[in-house]
Amino acid sequence: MAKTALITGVTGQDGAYLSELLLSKGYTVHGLKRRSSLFNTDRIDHLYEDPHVNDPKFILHYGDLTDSMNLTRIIQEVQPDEIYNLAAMSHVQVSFEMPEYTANADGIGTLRILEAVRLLGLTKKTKIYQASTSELYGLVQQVPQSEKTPFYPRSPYAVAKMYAYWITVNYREAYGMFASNGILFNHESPLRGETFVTRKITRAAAKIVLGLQDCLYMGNIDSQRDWGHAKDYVEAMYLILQQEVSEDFVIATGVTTRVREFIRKTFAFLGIELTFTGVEENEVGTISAVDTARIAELGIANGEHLKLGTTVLKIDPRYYRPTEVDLLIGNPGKCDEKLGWKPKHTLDMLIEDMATSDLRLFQKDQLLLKEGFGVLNYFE
Ligand code: NAP
Ligand code: G4F
Repeated sequence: MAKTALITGVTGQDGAYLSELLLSKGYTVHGLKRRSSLFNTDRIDHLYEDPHVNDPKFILHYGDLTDSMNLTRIIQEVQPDEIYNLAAMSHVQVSFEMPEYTANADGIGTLRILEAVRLLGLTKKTKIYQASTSELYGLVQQVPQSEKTPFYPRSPYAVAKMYAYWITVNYREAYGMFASNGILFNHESPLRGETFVTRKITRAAAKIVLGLQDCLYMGNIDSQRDWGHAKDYVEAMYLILQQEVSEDFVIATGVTTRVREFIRKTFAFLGIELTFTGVEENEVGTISAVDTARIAELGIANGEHLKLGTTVLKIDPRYYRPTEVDLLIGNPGKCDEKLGWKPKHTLDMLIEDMATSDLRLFQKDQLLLKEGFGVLNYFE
């Protein structure tokens, strides 16, 4: 029998890749999307099926994690075999500005799903995946971080996710539900939201080499993250729900890299060597070499603006966080041993995928600009 899955957060980065994966495995996929005044389905438009076709495999429902009745009705209608709860206000810095909403959506939202499954009598049928996060480790108590490392959350986002983590464990223990946490370390892709650090860097680097932007403004570039590719990570989510026993898993690469190094590698991929000088707010990144052959190979027609000594990176303290998570590095021992999961992408492959995608995106804009279609406006 083909399985039915419900994905909350289907319009997000992971929702899009997970939908693709489950559809390729023959699932019927139901997705929860928020109502918005503009279309918000860019990442999943290629999966769209006309609701008038017979037996559609990809079906969207309007919903919100802050609305219990809406969630309960959708779960009742869909009767899912698996729920992937990916919906969240997922930006750490924004959570300091919207702490109450973040607690409601990311914390209580998870309770609403668990309780709906319980009240609808689906505890034996429906398996639940909760999108937990390495942000739970915050001020890290152990290096690397494993399933046994104590949590020390450092943002309203992480505190809300901590509630979600423990309520998932509690429903599993109290009601015998299959409800598992995937404690995922940072994972990125060309579909990553534009204000997360990796995508902000790949977008800006692509625009700078094309002459569409002068400078990239960053916050704390000393922090370290364990970055993987979202395509690999959604496979781990799927595997977590295929286990006989419900339990929690760290999903990570086991390699950590400073933000500064991610910046350096991205520019290097695009043919620009950056040198960093100065400290803290006064640190800058300047062009110290230009690989003209590489620039030409990438199809960048006009690289004359890329002059040695030009400053293309500055620090803007407005991007500093009230409390920072300095070092994340996961221990992937359990996911390797029990799920047989290993990342297929290295960091260099991830950067290549993201930087190439953004370069192609902005090359199209450059073409439009040349043809006199005016400046396209991008909000950073
Ligand atoms: P994302 O791109 O920001 O997507 C978040 C999704 O949640 C979007 O579809 C968003 O809808 C939806 N959403 C937000 N608030 C909602 C609400 N109140 N009700 C219903 N839907 C809502 O995040 P992601 O990177 O795919 O991450 C997926 C999940 O994994 C999140 O829970 C995140 O916290 C967690 N996580 C992510 C990472 C990572 O590195 N990516 C690591 C660990 C855990 P709109 O499109 O309408 O905004
Ligand atoms: O890309 P980030 O915003 O990701 P962060 O805070 O690690 O959170 C992401 O990963 C979590 C998993 O660990 C998820 F749970 C969460 O939903 C989200 O997907 O920032 C990464 C680092 C931080 O240390 C930040 O201070 O980059 C630093 N940074 C430096 N300058 C910046 C910037 N981050 C952003 N977003 N923008 C900057 O200009």
